[in-house]
Amino acid sequence: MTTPVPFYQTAPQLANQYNDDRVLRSYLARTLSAGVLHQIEPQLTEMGELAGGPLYGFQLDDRLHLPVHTPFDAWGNRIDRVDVPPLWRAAEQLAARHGLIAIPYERTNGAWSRVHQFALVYLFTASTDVYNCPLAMTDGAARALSASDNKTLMQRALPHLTARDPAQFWTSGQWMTESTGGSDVGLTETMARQQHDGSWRLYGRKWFTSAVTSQMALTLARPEGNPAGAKGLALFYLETRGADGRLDHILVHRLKDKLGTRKVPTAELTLDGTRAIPVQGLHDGVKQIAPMLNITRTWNSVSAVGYMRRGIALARDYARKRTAFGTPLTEKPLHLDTLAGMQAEFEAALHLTFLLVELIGRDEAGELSPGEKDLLRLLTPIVKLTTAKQCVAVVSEALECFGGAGYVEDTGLPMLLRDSQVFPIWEGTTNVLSLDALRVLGSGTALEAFGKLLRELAQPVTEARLLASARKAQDACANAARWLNAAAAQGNDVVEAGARRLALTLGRSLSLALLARHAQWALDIERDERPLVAALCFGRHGVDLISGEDVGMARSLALD
Ligand code: MFK
Repeated sequence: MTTPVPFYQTAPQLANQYNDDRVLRSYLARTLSAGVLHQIEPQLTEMGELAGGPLYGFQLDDRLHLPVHTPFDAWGNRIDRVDVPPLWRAAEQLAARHGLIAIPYERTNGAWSRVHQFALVYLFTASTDVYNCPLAMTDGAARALSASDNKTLMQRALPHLTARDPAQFWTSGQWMTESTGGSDVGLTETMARQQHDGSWRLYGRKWFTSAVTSQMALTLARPEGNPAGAKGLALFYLETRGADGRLDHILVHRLKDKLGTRKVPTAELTLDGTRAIPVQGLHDGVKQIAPMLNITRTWNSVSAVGYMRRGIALARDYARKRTAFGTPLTEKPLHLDTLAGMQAEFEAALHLTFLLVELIGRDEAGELSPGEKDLLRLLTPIVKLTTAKQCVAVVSEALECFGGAGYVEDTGLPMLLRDSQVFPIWEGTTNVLSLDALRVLGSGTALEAFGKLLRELAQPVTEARLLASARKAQDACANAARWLNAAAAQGNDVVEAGARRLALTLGRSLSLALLARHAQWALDIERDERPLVAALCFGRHGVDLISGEDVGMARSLALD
């Protein structure tokens, strides 16, 4: 009698993540000139090959390696050494060599340099276990320093932050969060004390610092004698190590034990006389760190789209390899319907995010009108909060596409969901960003510019079903504007309670308008109907989330 051969399921695999990405390729083909696309495509192909091949394999092999904090050496000296895992060491080298920070500061492709950078980041991010975190902070710091008038700090730090030579490359931390709050930053307790020689030293405890291995950080502190609140804070630049290579009066208490982003050495630390330099004056630190926040929020959006794409790529490959009830999953109508729904959300998120990226690039090239600047300010929180929520839902669905295997650690799949869950939390939660969007809507012309954009996006659309999609987007926006007016008349509580529904309605209506515009182009130029299907599918998921919830009823339901 022969022993039956047991069944072994073939694992999912990734192809070249650029070549295999119809949506990114089609977006780039529509937006970039042939010259720019021709110039950057070899870099995208190379990054796509790395991300789907060697880096993906490395990531699976490196899965169990975590950063290690060694507080003392063998002789009891305080050293606070933090070692990061091999994948992170490789990611740092790759990031510098591929110019992931340098590209938008070199501006080789003018206003399109941000699209170039973020297309590479999008491919890189899901294979490098949240190395996007220090990179986002680094880009944000470079941006905040560039926006300041501190020429000395710019000359000191920018060449390192934007270096392509890994030996010269620095990353930056953003040390903002204290135990008083990650959102209400005005409560910062860290104090800045001026020395007799005019220099400054910082004293206080930072509760979430990513990543403590960076060479420099931007941080908030209150100069002694300054008033409470955000205005009394100043933005400081510090280098983590002195000339002797030792941490500069910084004590690392422990690394955070987090749900995800486990390779990021997020530390709790005390600044006990750390030397620091005010970036620009001794007030308005929150306002000065805002350019950094806006860049890190954009990295968050791009990374969320990258994680959605990774979940879908793996689930799609698996569907081709997995058989159940007699046929492959690719022949199951319900499974296909599920994958299509995930794909529609991803396509929407990609077009929404890259619109934001285009605006940043044009802003840096000095091309934005005042109305477009208001629009950029509004879209930054809206795109971040919309894509972060989509990412958690899509990646969770991707795990479910694998059944039990999606719940088993050594497939590498659970890590995707844990890491995705950070996107709605860090760099401003969904609610804090909804309130930020509300603040922008209350001043300036952002909503007007938003409505105008939706109308402009509809102009090239001629296909009947896409015209209906474009109208649906405009109707949702008009309903949101009507609700905002009516709610304002009822008081602040009513407006605040509806802020998330308002922000998501704007995010989803703009996504639908972008999908419709792109789908028309794809029909006309690429003879491809899939973007049209994505637009219709996304529209069916719901765009207008406005509802007249009662504040009093919500209070009683929430608290009992
Ligand atoms: C890898 C490890 C992961 C670990 C897990 C994650 C754990 C969490 C880690 C974190 O904590 S990440 C950091 C998360 N925190 C944030 O992102 C901050 C969230 N809070 C906000 O965004 C608040 O809206 C903000 C602190 C910015 C404002 O609070 P305030 O104190 O009410 O200040 P205000 O008056 O709104 O803003 C001050 C000035 O800055 C204003 O300008 P004016 O003085 O001229 O009026 C604002 O207009 C301006 N401003 C604020 N946000 C801006 C901005 N300007 C441009 N862009 C913005 N985004």
